[in-house]
Amino acid sequence: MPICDTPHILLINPWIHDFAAYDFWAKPMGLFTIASMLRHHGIQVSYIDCLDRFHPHAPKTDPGARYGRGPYFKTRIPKPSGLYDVPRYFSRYGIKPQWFREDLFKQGRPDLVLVTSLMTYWYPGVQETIEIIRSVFPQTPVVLGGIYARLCPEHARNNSGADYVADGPAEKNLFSIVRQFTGYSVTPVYDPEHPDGYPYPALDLQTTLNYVPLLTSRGCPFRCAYCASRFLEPKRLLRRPEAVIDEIEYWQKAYGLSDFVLYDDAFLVDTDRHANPILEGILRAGIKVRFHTPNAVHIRGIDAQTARLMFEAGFTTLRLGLETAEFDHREKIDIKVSEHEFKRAVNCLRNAGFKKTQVGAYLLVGLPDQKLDTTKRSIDIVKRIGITPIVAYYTPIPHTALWPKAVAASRYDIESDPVFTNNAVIPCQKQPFNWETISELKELINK
Ligand code: B12
Repeated sequence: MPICDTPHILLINPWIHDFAAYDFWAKPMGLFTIASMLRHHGIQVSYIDCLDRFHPHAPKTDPGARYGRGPYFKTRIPKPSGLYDVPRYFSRYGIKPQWFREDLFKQGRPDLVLVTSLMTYWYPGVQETIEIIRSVFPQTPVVLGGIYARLCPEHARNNSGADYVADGPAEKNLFSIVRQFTGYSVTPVYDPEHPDGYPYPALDLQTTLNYVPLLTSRGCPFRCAYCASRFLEPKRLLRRPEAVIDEIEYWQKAYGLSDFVLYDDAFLVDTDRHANPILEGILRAGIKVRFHTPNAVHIRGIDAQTARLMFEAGFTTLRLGLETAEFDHREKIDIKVSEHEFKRAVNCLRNAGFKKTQVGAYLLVGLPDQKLDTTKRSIDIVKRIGITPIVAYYTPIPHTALWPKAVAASRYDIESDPVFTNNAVIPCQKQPFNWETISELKELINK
């Protein structure tokens, strides 16, 4: 292996292959974190985003529309084998392959390529991405990391086409990977246990910067049966409120950005120590921005004070992790909220000034053995209490407590191929996918 003086590392956000995908404020936060860690150690980085909605060849769209959300460019492709019977189109979401090739050629040959991954069932998009990288740079090693690589490392080793699959967080092993594949050696200056010591994610690598994904904490103290947060982030780490406020001011002042999207697993856990001081600091500093929480916040954390602080600090799109309104039967999936706490939270939010359209409650649909009637009842309860129900189709995830039940309930062999865990096919429902179920729920929500 040649030893590089200062290596050039190319980072890549791969395509999504799916029945449906939409940019609901989705940014590869892990890759931007890695990019900035590398840069701060003198390593030259470049970046290609296969999902870039603002690629120079893509049809023009307004980056500020819908506070930064929007549709991906897409190309129809054949369905994966085993899913032919699903009556939906299947697409590659993101830029065209020839644009990707052109962008790769423009980079010049890198010393190492780092590819991230997100949803486990999106791995066919990762495979195609790596195939093209290999065809353009056959000599360059390719390392895969991210959520799919961590949740399904064996599958990724056997199927992704990468030379190496990193199944842990980059904070711990990034520089040993760089050394292994480029010979370039540095002593990391960061302590993985202290996230305030990291440089800000390298969001500036994007062609268009339209909102800021923000992490104020890592991990979650709950162990909900459907969620892999505990596996991915076993330790809860909180950033200092002042450090979070500084970061918000930095992006606002340096890039004029006003939409901030919280990626925390549990922003509203331990509010006295974490969220409240952050929100108070934002108000004290007179920062005027908007916050969005597509990943859902913890309902128990919302009392009159926190609701008021969130409203005054500019929370604009608020999603609550309700999952079910069948409070008497929820202990099988989680213990995070009671009926009383839910009602109290909604009252506090309305008293603080939030409108019905701003506050959505996620409801899980398609859990193993879940009857459609229970979802309908939950939708009804959420509507009657005066906020918006939002259906979230259940994704079975390895390393979660519900996984064995999901394997038993699914009509697919989800253990052998993650493509079958796609929530768009409602994989743990016994009967085959049909549009009637989806339309019935949509109608009920809109009625
Ligand atoms: C923020 C978030 C979102 C955001 C956007 C995320 C995005 N980037 O697109 C939003 C709210 C849009 C979202 C949506 C969904 N999400 Co989500 N999300 C998360 C969350 C909470 C954090 C992800 C994150 O950014 N972490 C912080 C960054 C820094 O970590 P990271 O990217 O993983 O990178 C680290 C490592 O993986 C590694 N790494 C990453 N890349 C690379 C590359 C290399 C080479 C190396 C060496 C290392 C490396 O190093 C990084 C630093 O440690 C995770 C849970 C979690 N704690 O991970 C769930 C999670 C990823 N989501 C999940 C799910 C199910 C969903 C939804 C399907 C929910 C639903 N039912 O609607 C949707 C679908 C998304 C879609 N269709 O677009 C599941 C994944 C399930 C799966 N099968 O893969 C998770 C794990 C939560 C869970 N339920 O357990 N999500």
